[in-house]
Amino acid sequence: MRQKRAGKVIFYNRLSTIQLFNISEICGCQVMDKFQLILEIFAKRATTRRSKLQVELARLKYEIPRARAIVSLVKKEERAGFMGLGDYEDAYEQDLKKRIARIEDELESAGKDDESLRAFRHRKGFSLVALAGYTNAGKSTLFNAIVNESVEARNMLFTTLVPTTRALDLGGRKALLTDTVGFIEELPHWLVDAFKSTLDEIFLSDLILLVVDAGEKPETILQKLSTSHDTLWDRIQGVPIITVLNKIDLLEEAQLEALMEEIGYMAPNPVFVSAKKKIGMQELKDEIIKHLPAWSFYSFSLPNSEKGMSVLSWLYDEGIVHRVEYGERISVDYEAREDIINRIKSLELNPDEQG
Ligand SMILES: Nc1nc2c(ncn2[C@@H]2O[C@H](COP(=O)(O)OP(=O)(O)OP(=O)(O)O)[C@@H](O)[C@H]2O)c(=O)[nH]1
Ligand SMILES: [Mg+2]
Repeated sequence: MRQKRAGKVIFYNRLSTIQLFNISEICGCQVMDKFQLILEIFAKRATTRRSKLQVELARLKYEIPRARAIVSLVKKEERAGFMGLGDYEDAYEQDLKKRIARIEDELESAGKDDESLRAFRHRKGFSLVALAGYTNAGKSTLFNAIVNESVEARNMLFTTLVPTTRALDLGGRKALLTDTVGFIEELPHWLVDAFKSTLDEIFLSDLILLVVDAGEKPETILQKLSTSHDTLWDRIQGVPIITVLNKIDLLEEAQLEALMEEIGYMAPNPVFVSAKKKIGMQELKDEIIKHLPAWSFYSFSLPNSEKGMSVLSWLYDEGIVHRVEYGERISVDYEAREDIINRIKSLELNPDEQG
């Protein structure tokens, strides 16, 4: 390792604290196991406040036994008698525990922020599309192949807010596409909450693109589809899923047909693409447009009262207010998803004036 001047060594298998310590002594560089690497990736990809907190929580909990072991290793090396180390040990562990308690408190209020992020984007007229799927399926490659780079610069706000979200040009319809962390086999239980929180973007979305590596064995694909559906269906309600069969450049036409016979029943709204070769990009965009919740215009008025004002503030959250005029009544030109328009109509604010 020293000869290769490695800056970091990553082990596939789990390492005990003592192993980590000893190996890093030998290598003279940072050593981590697969799970610490996963945590590092989650930390980079956490976008909502809640997911950031969940990842930090997992990290701190992982740190406690390690901190204890490392301190006692150092203690052994330096021999007892080193003043204050016992105190340091306690203080560090106490500090970790305090931070854990604080994060657990914060998590209780974090849900609301996610909701406001969703509202913020809808208000700008964007529909939200999320990429989901197992690791290595090709989500990031697809993301880069279909997002509109020139739009990115104009949407700096989103770029800085969420680095993995970009505007998607759908010929008139405004959408934001979000790349997410890949599903991983056999995730240890202490990482599950952190992992699920990185999927928050998926659960805030209007449409899910479930990316599948079509080059894998049909049994593997079926098993991954089934796990993905289990993970997603827990928390999505009525959000459509498009199954994107990626890497079709690896298959002959006949192979693809045979594959679909085996997995078709598990693959809703299938689209065949090669993200790498940019095959099927337009077909995918067409399918996305087809499944996006429709937006429409509606002009109406609200009573100029406390109730009317609270409806108005809800309207701002859910869509675009093109014009608002305050008179005896509040008159509004509005654009939003059809389900929102239907809810306004069902409010029966003053049926005579609506049109
Ligand atoms: N042959 C072929 N390879 C592809 C295609 N799309 C992606 N790949 C390759 O598949 C590998 C994984 O691609 P990524 O885009 O990083 O996959 P991912 O789903 O984002 O993976 P995670 O971020 O780990 O969840 C890379 O080596 C890509 O070059 C494709 O259409 N055809
Ligand atoms: Mg990726």
